[in-house]
Amino acid sequence: MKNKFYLTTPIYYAISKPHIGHAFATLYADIIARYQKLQNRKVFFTAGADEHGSIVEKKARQANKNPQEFVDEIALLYLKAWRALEIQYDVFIRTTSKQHKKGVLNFIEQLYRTNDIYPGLYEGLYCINCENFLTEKELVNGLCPDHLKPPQKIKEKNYFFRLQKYLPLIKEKILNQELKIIPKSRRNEILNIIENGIPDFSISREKVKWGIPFPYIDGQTIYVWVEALINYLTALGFPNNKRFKEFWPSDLHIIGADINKFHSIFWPALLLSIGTALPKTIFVHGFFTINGQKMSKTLGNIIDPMTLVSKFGADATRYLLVSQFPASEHGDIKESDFSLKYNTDLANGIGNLLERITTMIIDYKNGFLKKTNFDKNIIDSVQKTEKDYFKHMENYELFYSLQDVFLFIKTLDQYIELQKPWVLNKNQDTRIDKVLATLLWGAEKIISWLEPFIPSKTLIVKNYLFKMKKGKLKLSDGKRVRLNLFPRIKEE
Ligand code: ME8
Repeated sequence: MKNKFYLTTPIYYAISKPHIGHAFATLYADIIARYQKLQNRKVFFTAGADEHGSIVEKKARQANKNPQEFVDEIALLYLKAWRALEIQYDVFIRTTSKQHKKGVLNFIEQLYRTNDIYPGLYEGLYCINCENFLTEKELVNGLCPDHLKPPQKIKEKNYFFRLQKYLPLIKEKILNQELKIIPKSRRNEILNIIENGIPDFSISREKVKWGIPFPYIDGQTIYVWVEALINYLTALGFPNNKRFKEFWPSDLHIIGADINKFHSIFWPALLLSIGTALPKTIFVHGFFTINGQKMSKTLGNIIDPMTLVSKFGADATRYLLVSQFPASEHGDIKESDFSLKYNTDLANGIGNLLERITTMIIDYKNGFLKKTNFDKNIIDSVQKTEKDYFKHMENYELFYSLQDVFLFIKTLDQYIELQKPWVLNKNQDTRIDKVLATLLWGAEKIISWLEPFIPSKTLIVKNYLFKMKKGKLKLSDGKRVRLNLFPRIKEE
């Protein structure tokens, strides 16, 4: 039987079209999902939209739309962007859907019966942009540290969840790796929060109307973060669908650093309370700035992934976004570097190498290669690359996997320079068979490693190689069908 692999992305607030921050996390998950499928695992991969709560309510009002109409439009923009980036999710879960509401109500009813919730008065600070209750301590110069906006003062009756009761158990599970938080720095951040103590948290709101009404308690709406987290269950048809039984617990939640506390503390506590298994791994990616600045509407530096796709194509955009810096760190994106990186890595790197190899095989051998063994040096190099590549992929270190592949691309480039197949051909040296076969084998390895990253381009290469091996790429006029995978573009 195949091993299952359930992975999720954050569900983004349906308040504006996606930017490259959202695209990054979802793309990251897509690459992992495709990789896992290639490892013959049974994968379920979810994306979605967070459509309730005060920020959505506010944005809809500003747009002069009723909230449902508003989120319907935004959700479409997400679907469009994910299609353009060739994201192959299995379910796009919307929190205004019937399926979600039904599962959430079931969850909250179970929670209600646990004695883990109690009424209280919430008096304090709230950042509407992250839908988060803040303490004075968390503010930076009086502002929410993530949004750099002043929080609201609120005072309302809420229902609280006995979070504190579960902190020792969560800590234990993090320490014994039952609940893995990657990278270490993010795990330590959570352990510190637990160490310093954290108050019980509100799971209902009194003054927010756009949401799911709290069962059994009049005048309360389920706190948007609580129902948003439950999407990871409702996407599988929680509680009764057989898909839920098959795929839960999640193997991997991919999230950004801003929402670590919700996923690594609140979410496990809620699950423990109703006696449901915890996620196995939470991968926390860093945030990027644009040319050193926070991405924001006010600064006008938001990058739309659709713009990148129309300029570079889907595959190159996928590559450019994940090859900037290791996901576990914060990084800076320089949009003007994209063209240079495109030309260096894709046009001159992989594209050029594959064209060189196939050109020689077609021109010298019409596409037909003799069966021979491969060059020992390249065999060694493939084995080393494979070892590193798989280790990095299994640890979700996509940046480093790409580095492994590009190191091997360099090795093959050098091998060509050293062996000079054009000289072997001129001299009718029989060593050419082994050299070309080795190169083709290396090229096929590269394609297999890059498939999760640039799936359409690797498919084009596979088809090209298939035809090449049948001798179908030399035209009757002696010309060759070109493999121009990543045409060079003008640099800015
Ligand atoms: O927090 N760099 O939604 P959200 C990298 N609805 N990633 C970025 C980024 C940046 N500059 N900006 C955003 C929410 N992201 C909740 C989630 S999940 C149950 C509910 C990415 O629309 C990053 O993955 O604010 C971050 O965690 C997510 O967008 C936040 O999206």
